[in-house]
Amino acid sequence: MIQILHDETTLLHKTIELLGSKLRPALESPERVRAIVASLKAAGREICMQSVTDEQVQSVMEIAKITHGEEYIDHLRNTHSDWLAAGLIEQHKSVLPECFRLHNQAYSSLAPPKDLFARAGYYAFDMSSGIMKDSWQSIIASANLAIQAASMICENTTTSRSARTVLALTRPPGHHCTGHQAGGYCYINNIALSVTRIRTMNPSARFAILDLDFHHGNGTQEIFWSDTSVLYVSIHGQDEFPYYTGHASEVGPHNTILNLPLPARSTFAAYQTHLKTALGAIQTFKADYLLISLGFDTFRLDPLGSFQIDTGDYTTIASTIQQCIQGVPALILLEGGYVLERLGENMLAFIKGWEG
Ligand code: Q9C
Ligand code: ZN
Repeated sequence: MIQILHDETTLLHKTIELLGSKLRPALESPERVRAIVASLKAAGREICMQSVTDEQVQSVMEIAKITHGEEYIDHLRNTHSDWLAAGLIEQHKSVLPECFRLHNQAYSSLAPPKDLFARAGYYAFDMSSGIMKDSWQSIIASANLAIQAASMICENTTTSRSARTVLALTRPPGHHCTGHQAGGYCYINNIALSVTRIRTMNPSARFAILDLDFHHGNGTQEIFWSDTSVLYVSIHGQDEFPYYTGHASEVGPHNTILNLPLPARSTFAAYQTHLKTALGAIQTFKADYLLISLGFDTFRLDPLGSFQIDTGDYTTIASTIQQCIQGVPALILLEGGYVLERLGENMLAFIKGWEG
């Protein structure tokens, strides 16, 4: 049985994005997780509710500091109130960058700028990661779910021989966030925090990360780029957002990165071929833990995706993974997926395939 974690504080974050040259409410909305939770409940699933204590906030920040810059984390926490205090924004509005940092590192000072507009663009790489008054609370709640899920799969392995799976309804998602920049609706790389948490209990553990979101997980790839105990494998839309990463030639210095891009409009048959390649690499790596970045923006109707994957295919995907990794403890974190009406049934289809 999959154990499912949710925290209602993740629903507070609600912002805007620049999409198709229009500023609009972000597609990454609280309604996404509300829809998944409603379907899970209707299907009679138990959901393990979490809420972050003051001590946990400190512990999330300590864990986040291993893979994220301390000043970047401070920026996430303070930027909305700093803008408010400076009279640059109204209470209910979102901070969005207007100018991004250049990559002229040979001659630029790398110190974070003081100017509030400059800082917004220093710590972000796109305009889909606005920061509103409650964003910090949701970011911490989401990161905490990733950490709690990690603690649970470790406990499960020490207390029972049959490995279990924990699914965390993380929101905001994490896989685009690097150690120093938000982007693609992501502010903290949740899966990186899961890895750090497991390592505190099992320092020599080996990890396989399977990224099934439609978009390449540039942040996760960057964080684990030269880490020999983490294999990062991603199946994603070719030449799609975040555009400048995810090419098959990006393998990392130790061959622990495997990018499997698929052209727009690819069918499920083509997807399955890549999935088998991905799972073959994961088997060879002999990981102690499997971590999945699960995005339902691979669904055929997704506004940000272009694959021809249907609801029933998620059952096949999950059972294919399950057959290959049997026995390895697994942690599943939610990333993208934007068809509100179909998210719940897609998640249920995945769970059905996983549980067999
Ligand atoms: N023209 C996740 O699925 N905007 N992030 C794309 C395309 C941002 C996706 C614009 C998409 C972010 C977690
Ligand atoms: Zn995505």
